[in-house]
Amino acid sequence: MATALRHPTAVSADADLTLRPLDLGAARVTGGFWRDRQTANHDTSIPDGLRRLHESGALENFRVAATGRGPARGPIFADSDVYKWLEAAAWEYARQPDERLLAEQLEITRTVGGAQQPDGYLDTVVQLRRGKRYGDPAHDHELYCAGHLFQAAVAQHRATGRTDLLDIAGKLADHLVREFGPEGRPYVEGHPVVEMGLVELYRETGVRDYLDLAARFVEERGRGLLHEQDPQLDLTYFSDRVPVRETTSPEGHAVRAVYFAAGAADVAAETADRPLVDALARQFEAMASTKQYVTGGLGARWEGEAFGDPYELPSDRAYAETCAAIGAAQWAWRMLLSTGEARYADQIERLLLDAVLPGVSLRGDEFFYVNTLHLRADASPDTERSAANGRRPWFDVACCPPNVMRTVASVGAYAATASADGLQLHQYVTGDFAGGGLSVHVETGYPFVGTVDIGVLDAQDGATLGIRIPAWAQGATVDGRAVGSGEYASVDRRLQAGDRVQLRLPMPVRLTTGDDRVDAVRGAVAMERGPLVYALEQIDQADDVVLDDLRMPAEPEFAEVPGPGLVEGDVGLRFTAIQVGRAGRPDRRVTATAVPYFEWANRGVGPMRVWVPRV
Ligand code: FUB
Ligand code: ZN
Repeated sequence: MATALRHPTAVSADADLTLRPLDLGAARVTGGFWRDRQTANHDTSIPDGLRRLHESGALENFRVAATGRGPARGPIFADSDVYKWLEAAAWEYARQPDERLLAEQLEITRTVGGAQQPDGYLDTVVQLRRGKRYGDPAHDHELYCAGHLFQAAVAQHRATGRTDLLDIAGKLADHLVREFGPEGRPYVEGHPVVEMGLVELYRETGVRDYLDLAARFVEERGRGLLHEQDPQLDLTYFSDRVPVRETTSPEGHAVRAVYFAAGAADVAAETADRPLVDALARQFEAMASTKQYVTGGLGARWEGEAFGDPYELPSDRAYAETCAAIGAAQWAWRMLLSTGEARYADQIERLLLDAVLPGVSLRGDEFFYVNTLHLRADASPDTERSAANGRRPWFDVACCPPNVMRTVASVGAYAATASADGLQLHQYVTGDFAGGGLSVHVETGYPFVGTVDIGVLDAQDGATLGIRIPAWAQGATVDGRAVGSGEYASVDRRLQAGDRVQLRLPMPVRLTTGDDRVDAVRGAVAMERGPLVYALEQIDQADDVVLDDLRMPAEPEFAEVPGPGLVEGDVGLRFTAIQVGRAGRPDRRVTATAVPYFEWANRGVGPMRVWVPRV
């Protein structure tokens, strides 16, 4: 059995990777912006989440299933909420050991174990509600729940050294190998994630069968197997239309598609399958260039929670599910490890700050499932998920909240990697990072301030420091030396303990022009500063300013002003806009103030827009 304290996505010793994750204790957020988010996660989101697991019946389902009789509550995949919470609690425990949180995890783990059947099968809702196992592969989510269980079990083992949940996971994984491995039958489930879970379980236990099963699931998908169950099923929705190596662009249900791609990237790394990495790189590029919102959000359609066609990116009806952004960050991370290309770290930055973070209130108590880019005055709160309702404490389908919790708790893991050459910094986070023969402390006011101070704590001879220079960062310098953007700047002087390196990223306001193939934003611009996308919120404007009547002048002048103060050091943007006259009134100049998009809807919910039409 592998030792504890490995990274949220560890890799096996012979994985084919350019970069390697740091150990769990070797990437620590110690202050600044993300530390505050983690504090809210610890103090509010995670304890609230536990209460919701009780209230929603998700935990009770395990107790009822242990008796074998009784009703199940919640959606078919209710177990996954428990597993995601357990994963969040484990990463949180690793970050900041807390005996109460450990006791809660272990108690829930016992409850989970009580429902497991003697042959390892475990899915409480199917056990209680369905007459048959694996009877409806498209919809029953048994492997989806299993995948989240595996991720939680690995997290618990890495974070606490305990094998309680890992033993349960191993029994279920062995059962899956018997059912669907070489001696079993081909199987495609409607909702991927088991692929990532199985690979991580392989990394933790060394059991090769788990990796082989993940590889089977990756290859079996896209061959229309689900049509054997029901010829009417829409294979696109399930990412089952085209085999992974032939897919040109992710399609269908966005969360399913990106989870699947992330799992395929794991398999590719562990089996040294470079053609598969290349296929996934092409798919990622197609997604990023034609199906991704400026915020990083993914999934344009409410119908089927799905990717739209290329350039189908409505702002007002954007779905952009929080889980899809989380899954895309997981995929980007795996592509970064495989390729070492800075564009994947750029993606992680945008996804985390502009697509995942808006999914949770700054207090940590409410969540957006759907992340719109435009809310009109008098918008109808037509469904629970509509932005017009503001963030909600929980949802009937509660996939996003615990997904945010596990991501925030483990966010430091995305910040740095190691290689034979040294240490690479990908995300600017105040904290301590060690690997590749270097140990550094990073201090920064990022994402509002573009100065990043790096102090070398320890250095082995010849170890180099690689620093990502985001593609947006024109004019960046490292120790006063100009460096190119969209790549890694290498500090190759002989580093020693006590050395200091300073990165400066200029952060002027950038106006991003809407792609003219996207009808919804043709002729409009989005404001960006550093890594942050900005939005206009009604609450920051004078009463007579109408957001939907604002136009961006040809040459706006932006002043940086204090932000709403919801986050320490936040920066707002003030400029003179043109308000279009209506009903015979003339156009006029008005003062407009924009705030970071992730801060929106934290002071009540009202009209908001990211894209502003040009005059
Ligand atoms: O199907 C499980 C989860 O529920 C999906 O990932 C979300 O999109 C929501 O549909
Ligand atoms: Zn979700």
